[in-house]
Amino acid sequence: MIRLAVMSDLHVGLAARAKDLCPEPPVTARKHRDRYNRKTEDAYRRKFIEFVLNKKDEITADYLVLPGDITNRADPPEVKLSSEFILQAADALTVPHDNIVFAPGNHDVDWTAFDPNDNTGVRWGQRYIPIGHKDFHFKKLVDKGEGDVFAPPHFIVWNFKDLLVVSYNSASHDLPVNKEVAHHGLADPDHFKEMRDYLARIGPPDGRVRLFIVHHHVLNFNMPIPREADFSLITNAEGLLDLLHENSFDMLIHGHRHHPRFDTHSTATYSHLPILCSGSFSVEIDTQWAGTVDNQFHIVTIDGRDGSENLIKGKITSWTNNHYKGWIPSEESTSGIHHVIPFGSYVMPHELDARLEPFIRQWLLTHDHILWKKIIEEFPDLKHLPLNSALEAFKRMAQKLGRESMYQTLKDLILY
Ligand SMILES: [Mn+2]
Repeated sequence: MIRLAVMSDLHVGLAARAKDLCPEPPVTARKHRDRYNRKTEDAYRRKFIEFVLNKKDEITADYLVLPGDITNRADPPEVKLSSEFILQAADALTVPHDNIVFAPGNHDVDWTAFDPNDNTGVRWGQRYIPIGHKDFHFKKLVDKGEGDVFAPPHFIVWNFKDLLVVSYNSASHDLPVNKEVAHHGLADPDHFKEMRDYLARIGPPDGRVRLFIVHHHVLNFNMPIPREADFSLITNAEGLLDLLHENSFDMLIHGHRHHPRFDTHSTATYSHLPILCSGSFSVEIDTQWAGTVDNQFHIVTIDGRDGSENLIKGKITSWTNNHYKGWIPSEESTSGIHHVIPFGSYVMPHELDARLEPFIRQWLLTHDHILWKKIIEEFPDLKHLPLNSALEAFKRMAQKLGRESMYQTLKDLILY
């Protein structure tokens, strides 16, 4: 079993929701100070650590995954604060400090040294000085891997006994933080040629789980407000997905947009690749999204492999931070993702209905309702069916049988 704790888009700095995730700006930085002083929330870090320690039977991990935008502007005090906090979080989660993996995001870049008129490459090369500084943990992690996310070809490989992690910097081409520019990602074909050569050299999978982490998106998800266009997609995302399928990667974890999602990617040629879009751990969520999306913390539990495709199976458990209630189980309707999403068993709707219908019809002759856990008892492989597949199956069955179906977080899915 492997457990991955996921904390994405912390935005340590002025974009974080709480004072203790933002270094206090100098008195001379008036505009920043005003914004800092307006923050009403504090002790976000302490409350998270307490939440983890209070639930230490349930919330513990082997690895900590940080898919980018760890800082807001890569100011040295932001890098220092985030480096300290992730080590504190790792300790609470019982993750060894060497088992932290990350991908830089478009915000982990220091643009203060940037000069568009300098065509020597010197200023451009300086943009990763703060996050890559030897005093902070990120540089120590880079030194433990093979490759470098901060320099071409911008990928790194971490080898652990049960896990192979490849991390790619999809923001290596990005330009200064500016609201007018869409900070989409890029899977640079030149970098990917080198990555393909590397993966060819290490050969076929050796039984370890293969995890890929990147900051930007590979699937074009709708924004929470569906009329709003989304520019989070990685240019050449198809090239990235092909590489993952061809090299038998088991999972992709990314960040960037602060809206959590889980889905899989498959094609006519390739089987399901689970993809977790992590949402944000601590950014101040856009007020337009209030009530539909909130901050997230996830534990991905990988139980093993199964089925003829030898896919990984397990579950993603997510918690959300409510200003008043603290860390509570996530709910799709109010915070953007279900509390528990199984993965690893993928059955298409017609096949699923054909399996379930005779059993459900028979069961309802002598009972007034059926719970999903009863279905799993009867069809054990459906334990790893993603929750939305189960929800839709019960909805279709309810319609067919003139019944109702209902799902509540922390309760079971029911057809009655
Ligand atoms: Mn981002």
